[in-house]
Formats: sequence, C-alpha cells, structure tokens
Amino acid sequence: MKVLILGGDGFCGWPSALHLSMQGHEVAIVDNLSRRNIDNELEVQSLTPIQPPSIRLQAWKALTGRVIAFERLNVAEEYDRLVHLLGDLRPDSVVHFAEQRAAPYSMKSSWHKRYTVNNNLNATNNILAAIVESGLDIHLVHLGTMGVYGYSSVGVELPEGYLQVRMTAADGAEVEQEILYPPNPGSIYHLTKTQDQLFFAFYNKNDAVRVTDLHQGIVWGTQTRETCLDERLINRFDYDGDYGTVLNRFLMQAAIDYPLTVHGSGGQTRAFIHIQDTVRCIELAIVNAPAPGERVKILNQMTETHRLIGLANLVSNLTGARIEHVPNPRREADSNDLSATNAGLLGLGLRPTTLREGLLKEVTEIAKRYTSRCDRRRIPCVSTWTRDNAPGLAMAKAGEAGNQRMQ
Ligand code: USQ
Repeated sequence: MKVLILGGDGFCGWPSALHLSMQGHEVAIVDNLSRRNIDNELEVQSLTPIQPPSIRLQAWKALTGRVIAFERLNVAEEYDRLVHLLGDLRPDSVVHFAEQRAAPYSMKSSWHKRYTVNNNLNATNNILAAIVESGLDIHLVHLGTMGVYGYSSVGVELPEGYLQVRMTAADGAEVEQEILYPPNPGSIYHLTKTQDQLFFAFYNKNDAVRVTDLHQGIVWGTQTRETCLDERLINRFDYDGDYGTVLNRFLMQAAIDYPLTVHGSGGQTRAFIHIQDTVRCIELAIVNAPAPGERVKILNQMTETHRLIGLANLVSNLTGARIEHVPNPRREADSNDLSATNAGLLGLGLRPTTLREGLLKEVTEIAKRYTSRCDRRRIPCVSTWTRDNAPGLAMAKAGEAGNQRMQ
C-alpha cells in the first residue's frame, strides 16, 4: 500500500513510518518540523538524541534498502501544496498525526490555545477537503484520543465512539438513535480532537470519505523494533512538564533520582498503550479500512487502564524512587474510575504489550543512558489550567489573604 504520514517526524509518526516501511508499504512523510521548533521555544530537547530528518532517512535506507520520501509542508496552512501532493503520490491511506498533541502546551496562554485550535482544526479540515478535491478514494486514519470521552466510565465500559440512545417522541413513541459518545474534553488540545470527530462525521456523510479515528490512550515507552536498529533512528523521549507524559516522566524521574511528581492524590485513572502497540495499531487500521459507504470507524487504541498512584508505586518499588504529591496544575477530577473496551483492535489482531512485560526497565535504562541531556529545570509542570491554580498566583493570593488578616 502507498501510505502518506502527516506528522511523520514526531513521537508516534516516526516509529509508525519505519514500521510501515518495514512491513513493505511505500511510505512518504509530510512534516513541518513544528515539534522540533516547539522544543526551541520551550528551551528543552528530547532526552534521546534524535537526528534531523535527512540523517534519519539516509540511515534507514542504508540499513534496510528501503526509501521513505519526505516533504516539508504545513498541513494547516499550505492547502494547495497538499492537494498537489495527494495528486502526485496517489496514496491509498493518509495517516494524520499533524496536530499539536500536548494538553499542557495547549493551556499555557491565549496564544497557545489559539495556535492549537488553528493548527489542529485547519489541519484536519484541510486534509479532508484535499482528499475530496483530489477525487481519490483515500482512507484517512486519524490519531484521536481517549480524552474525547472525558475520564469517567460512569459505571459502564466506554464504547468505541458511538452510543445508542433512546428518547421519547411527542406522540409518546420510543425513538432510538446512535450518536457520538458525548464529548467531554479536559483541555483545549482535547477539545480540538472532539471537534475533529465532527469533521469526520460530516465528510463521511457528505462525501463518503472513509475514515478510521483511533482514540489513543497515553503512550509509554520510546523505542520500537525499528527505532532500535541504529542510534540514528532513535525515537524522541519527552520528559518536560509540557510534553512529557506521565509514565515516561515517572520512569525518567526515577532514573535521574528526582521524586515522582504525582499530581494531587494520584487517584486519576487513565488509559495506556506502549509505543510498539501504537505502530501495530496504525498498521491494523490501514489494512482494515472501512468499506465504501461505511460510517467513521472508531477504535479505542489502548491496552490497559491504571490509576496514577498505582503507577507511581510500581515505579517506586522497581527503582526505590521517592513519590511526591505536588499541587495539580490542571482542572481535573482528583479521582476517577475508567474502563473502556478495545475489542475492535483486539479483534483485528492486536496482542497487547502490557506493563508487566519488563519494558518499564528498558525505558529507565534509556533514560539513564541519556541523563546528561536532561535539564532538571524543565521537569516541573508549570502550565496551569486556570489563573487560580497558577502556583505564583496562588502564593500571591495566600499573601494577600495574609495581609488582609493582618490589617
Ligand atoms: N500527571 C501527573 N504527574 C506528571 C504529569 C502528569 O500526575 O508529572 C497526571 C496529569 O495530571 C493527568 C495524567 O497524569 O492526570 C495524564 O497526563 P499526561 O500528561 O500523561 O497525559 P495527557 O495530558 O492526558 O495527554 C497525553 C498525550 C495526548 C494524548 C493523551 C491520551 O499528550 O496527546 O491524547 O495523553 S488521554 O490521556 O487518554 O487523553
């Protein structure tokens, strides 16, 4: 199959490109290198020494003889180039990772909120409009998030995207309808993914675009079978307070003797998936495209759920790291239950890599190997969801209250 990967230089995009290329697919990458530029903005770098795209691709060719094409293009802004590219490449599938993916980054300021909305929604609308304009029957595979559901299973297992509802009509008759599961985003980033769902539903209904929307949990791990082949292929490892995700942060914190930063009580439950399973799920999605005329296929791309304090205890027991409960910079429930089905991907052949498989150690070892690249000042999560939980403001408020009491 011919596969075009939008955002193919990123944390999930790069290992997916290599995996699909290894499986014999003809792969091309589009990326505007925005993630690397955000590293510059935040004055932080991947813990692992990622190479520039040209070196990565040369190394891949030298090692495997396989060629991955690369085009530097901004999907959210360069619509005409995108349409021409689709016409030139005529891909069977487009995998869409070309979105700003960090919740804390999306909440840093009004600028970051607006950037995330402009980038993500325009990127999604552009690729859908471009597929329609190309006249080609291209299957779009999108990386969505489990966060579209919010993080409560209200006592029932979260379904894969859709919900059957029953309403009472004016004449008293019972009416059944299938709707998208009610979205409940917890950040501007997650909000963009809930809005993406409406773009997919519309273009699917109006233009019969075939879409698979993968609702992914929190990815952990860093290396896949292909990125391990040579250090020049190494995947990125984000550890900073904006882009680092929780389990990788805990593992890296343990490796450098930094207390594990549990937000609040740690009673939050989230869905997880290992990066090796991410790339496998992308492959399963592209080879199992929806049939012409089929509604948007929504699959929950996660393999297990865990409470954060449970993960912190696991890492602490493994490494001896100390746990520190820090004030939560986010507006989120301090504790929740979460259960979700992943029957779709299991049915297609996914064999989950779980936390038990010894890979926690492997991540800690990678973190240890590159400890010298870590800037400890970048570890705290400083992006706050509201003005009220900005630590500086909270302190100022406490000070004000103290002053008032003294007057
Ligand atoms: N958390 C801590 N300590 C930390 C960092 C985070 O306790 O040092 C907590 C957060 O408060 C939150 C949970 O861990 O309760 C998850 O945070 P996260 O940064 O690991 O993940 P999140 O912001 O939800 O976003 C990540 C990816 C995003 C993806 C999403 C899947 O960045 O692209 O869509 O996971 S999901 O969480 O299922 O929505």
